Amino acid sequence: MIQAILWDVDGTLAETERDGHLLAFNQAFEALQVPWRWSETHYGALLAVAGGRERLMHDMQTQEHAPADPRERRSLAERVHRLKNEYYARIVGAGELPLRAGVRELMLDCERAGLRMGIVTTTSRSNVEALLETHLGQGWESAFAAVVCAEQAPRKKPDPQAYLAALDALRLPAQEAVAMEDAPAGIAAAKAAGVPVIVTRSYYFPATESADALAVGPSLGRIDGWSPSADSGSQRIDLKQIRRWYAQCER
Ligand code: XBP
Repeated sequence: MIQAILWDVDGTLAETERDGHLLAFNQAFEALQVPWRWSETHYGALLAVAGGRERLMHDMQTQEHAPADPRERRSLAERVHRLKNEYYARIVGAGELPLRAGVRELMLDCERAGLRMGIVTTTSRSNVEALLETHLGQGWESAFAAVVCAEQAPRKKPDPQAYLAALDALRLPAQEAVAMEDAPAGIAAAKAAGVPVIVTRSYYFPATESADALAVGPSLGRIDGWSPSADSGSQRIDLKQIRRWYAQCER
């Protein structure tokens, strides 16, 4: 039996990377007079590095105008990252980053069914707060039985630390949870923790495959394009469908 749904944040709940973090990074570069900007394509390549600060440090290895001194680089990365998160919160707070189709509806299914939910992300807590407060209101945290962010899981995905921390908080065997993920690193993290995964492909990860996922598809908001296919009785991926896929895998 499924006892909990564990939600990844970036790319899964919303297109936060393209429509949030990338814009906010470029705004922070501009405000701090950093002499480079990231394109949508370049940012896509940088997503191979988990963590905003880590991503920035990685990029500086090949940015010709980056400071040569490693301490200066680290301090610049910290300043940009802090400001990026402030800009990100502004973008989200202005209502410019909607939840992906079907996400809110599936959350409501869980609430109605009394199924626990968790947030499992290695993004900063402030980013999660900004996004969920905007969409679920001030009491957003009460909707989740566990909230694990980068501060509790410094070893970023694909390390399973965040998933293991969530399972521990929920006192749940891995097999009784289902992870909702979009990116290879997140899928790998869930699998390494033993948690079955449902993959909703996102803008930056449009072709994610996962042989042993419960299901892989384009969006929770539609029933076409899923493998295994979704039951046509609903307009979206609902909790019944998640339970169906889970039961198919148990057999
Ligand atoms: C997503 C990330 C994060 C965000 C930026 O992790 O890799 O780094 O891109 O957030 P997850 P920060 O898939 O675990 O949600 O700048 O706060 O790192």
